[in-house]
Amino acid sequence: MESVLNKKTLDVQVVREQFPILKRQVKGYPLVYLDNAATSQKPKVVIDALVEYYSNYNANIHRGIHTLAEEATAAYEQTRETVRQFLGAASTEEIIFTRGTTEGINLVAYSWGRANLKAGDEIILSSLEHHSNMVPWQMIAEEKGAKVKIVPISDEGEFNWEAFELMLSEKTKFVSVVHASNALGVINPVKKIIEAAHAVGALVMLDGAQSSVHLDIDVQELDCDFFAFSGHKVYGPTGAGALYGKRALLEAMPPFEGGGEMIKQVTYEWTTYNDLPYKFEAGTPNIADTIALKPALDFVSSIGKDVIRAHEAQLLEYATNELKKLPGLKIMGDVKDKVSVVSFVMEGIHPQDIGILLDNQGIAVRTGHHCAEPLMNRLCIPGTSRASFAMYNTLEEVDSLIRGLNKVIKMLR
Ligand code: C6P
Repeated sequence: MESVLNKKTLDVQVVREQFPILKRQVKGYPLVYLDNAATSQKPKVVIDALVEYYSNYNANIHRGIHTLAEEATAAYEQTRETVRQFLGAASTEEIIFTRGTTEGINLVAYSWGRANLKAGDEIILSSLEHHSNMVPWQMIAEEKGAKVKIVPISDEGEFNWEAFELMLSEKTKFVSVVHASNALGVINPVKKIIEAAHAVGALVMLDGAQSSVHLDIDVQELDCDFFAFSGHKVYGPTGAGALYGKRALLEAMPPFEGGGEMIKQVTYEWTTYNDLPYKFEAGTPNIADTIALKPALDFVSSIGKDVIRAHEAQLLEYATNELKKLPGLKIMGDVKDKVSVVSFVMEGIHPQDIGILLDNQGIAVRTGHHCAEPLMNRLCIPGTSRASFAMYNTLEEVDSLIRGLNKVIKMLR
């Protein structure tokens, strides 16, 4: 691992050595894993951290005074500090552990929304949203009589700035947008969105599920009010993620769930709530996976997101150029400002057939609506095939994808 550190370019073979799963075969072929936007593979340091926790210091946290409990609590809280640094937050009190992006968004929609929304208020989302950043807002809007408005996009998935500006008014109470689209890879102009929303007094939440692994995140610089991400897309375990919220907002918000840990005092009649961040962490949390999120984030930071990004940009450019050479293939979201996701449709061939035939050659891509059904409807397509690249992917794997797709064309056209 040493040799990939402090370098301007990534030694991808050294990186690959860190991911045991990349050695496996699928249907007699070496695995070509291009479904990283769904979940990334895990390096040895993450797997080892899980085994170490369960082998040596498994205990509940924040409750016991015995050695194991103290060790587990310390490790859990170290992850909070690492997440704080990863997001550029001012304080660990602003970092709430969650199951992932979905739970982070639901927490804000319910806790903030129930306390602050009223009939006639407006919530603005973009057309690119994942269901996780759409359904919770629809649900809370219905409950409170508020209205959800959707910013249109161009046919390539670009945010329609003029339409957004026209939508903003004193009725706008909340804007929640995806930072980078999972379905197309397109990056939203979030800094400008935040400034414009704040100018009318609205709060802004960023869905960072796809951006957190590729882009440098500094929540203070962005000045977003909330930011949610999932650890499993940043080389960490499933079921462990975090929500950032500005302290004053979190302080004013009611708890999301009631139970152990989120209380200060409980009587038969009333309860007082714990301080941040514990007010939002009811019950025994996902201790092991949260502990193992730290080595994942350290792994990314030690290599450097800039170095990883440069490698992924090369893969994206190469894949985009090669895919465009295939007859009848159209890339959806073919814009300059993208994360390493390439989504495409092929004339006369259903995305699901592409997925199955690629899998028969050991190549994993995602096909379908990518939990962004309204976006697919807007683009007038049933779904796409999506290849998404991570730090361990290679140009040779892109060649395998192209070879695989040529076979698909031969078989189905
Ligand atoms: N997208 C994909 O294949 P969770 O499931 O909570 O970890 O993340 C939800 C989520 C929210 N927003 C965006 C932009 C996302 O990409 C995702 C997860 C995966 O694209 C699984 S559907």
